[in-house]
Amino acid sequence: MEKHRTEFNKAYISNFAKGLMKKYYYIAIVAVLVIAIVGGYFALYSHKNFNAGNSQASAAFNNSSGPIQTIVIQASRWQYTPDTITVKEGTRVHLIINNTDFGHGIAIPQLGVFGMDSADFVAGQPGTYQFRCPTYCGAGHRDMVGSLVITA
Ligand SMILES: [Cu+2]
Repeated sequence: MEKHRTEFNKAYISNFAKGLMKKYYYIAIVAVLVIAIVGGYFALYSHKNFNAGNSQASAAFNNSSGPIQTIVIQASRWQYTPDTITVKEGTRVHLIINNTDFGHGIAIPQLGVFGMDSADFVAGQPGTYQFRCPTYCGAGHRDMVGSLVITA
């Protein structure tokens, strides 16, 4: 009788554990899906925002009559070369982004500038602006930063 009960308990516990594992399995799948959907949404949303700001920046470029300066930046995992660019206030900046190993691109959020292969804008208020990689490109993505210096 005692033995029966033990066997029963064992079977009960093992079934319970299996049930629990199944439950966690589903929770894990749901969690992964939620993360993928939310992540995807934010990635698309931020690009959309960037594009909206960027059309203003390039319109300003097209409507301005300042001198045009073309600057080529090399973007690779995980750095920009050069990582500091200096332009004079009022210059029309035509940035060419040379993506050597991945579609990194460039984003200067404070100036509403965003581009994958190129970006046009007018250098406004003098100061130092940080630019970063707008596309997740792996472990060092967050280290892909540089500075745009606008001089008076
Ligand atoms: Cu990146």
